[in-house]
Amino acid sequence: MSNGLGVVVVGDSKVGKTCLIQTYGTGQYPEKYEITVGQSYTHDLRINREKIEVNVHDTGGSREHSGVRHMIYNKADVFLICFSLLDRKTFQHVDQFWLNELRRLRGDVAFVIVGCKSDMRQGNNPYHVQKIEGIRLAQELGCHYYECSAITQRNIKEAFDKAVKVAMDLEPRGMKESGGCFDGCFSTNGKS
Ligand SMILES: Nc1nc2c(ncn2[C@@H]2O[C@H](COP(=O)(O)OP(=O)(O)OP(=O)(O)O)[C@@H](O)[C@H]2O)c(=O)[nH]1
Ligand SMILES: [Mg+2]
Repeated sequence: MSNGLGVVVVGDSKVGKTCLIQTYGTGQYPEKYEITVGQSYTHDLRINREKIEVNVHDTGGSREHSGVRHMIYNKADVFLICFSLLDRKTFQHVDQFWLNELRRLRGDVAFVIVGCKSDMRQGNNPYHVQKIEGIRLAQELGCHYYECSAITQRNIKEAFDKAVKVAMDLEPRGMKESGGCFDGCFSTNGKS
C-alpha cells in the first residue's frame, strides 16, 4: 500500500458502507450484498489542482470483525462514520458506539458523518432518521454531515471530498469552527 491519504469507513453492519465506496470508486452499484471483513481501494482525487492519492478502507460493521477493523484504524487520516437513514438504531450508534470506539483507539480523530440510503427515507416513518436530526448531531459533535444514496449517487463525491479536505487541514472539521457543511450546502438552520 502506498503513502496516500487514508479514509476509513465505519458504521453498523449493512448500513451501506461497501455500496457507498464502490459506487464512489466505479460508479457501479454492487448487485448483491457480501459481508465485508476488510478491503482497500485507491483513488486519485484532484483538490485545488493537486493530485491526491486517496486510500479508502472498507470495514465490516459486525462485532466479530472488530479485530481486523481495529488494525485498519491505524491507516486513517479521517473517518467516515456511516449509518442508515432507514434504521434509527444505527444512527444512535454513531456516537454511542462508533465515535467512542474511534476515540478510545485513536484519540482526537477527524470524521464526517454520512447518512446512507437517502433514496428510501420517508418523512413520516418514525424508524427513519430525518435530516434535521442528522444536522443536530453534527452540530453537537462539531463535524460535517451528508445524506447519500449509492443508488442515485447523491452526495457521495461531496462526502469523500469533504473528508479529504478535512484530513488535509484545508477546511475546518465542522460546525464549531465554520458553521458546518450539511448535506452539501452551508447552513446552520437545517434548510437546504
Ligand atoms: N436503498 C438503498 N439500499 C442500499 C444503499 N446502499 C446499500 N444498500 C443496500 O443495503 C445492504 C447493505 O449494503 P452494504 O453496502 O453491503 O452494507 P455494509 O455497511 O458494507 O455492510 P457490512 O459489510 O456487513 O458491514 C445491501 O443489500 C445494499 O443493496 C442505498 O444507497 N440505497
Ligand atoms: Mg460492507
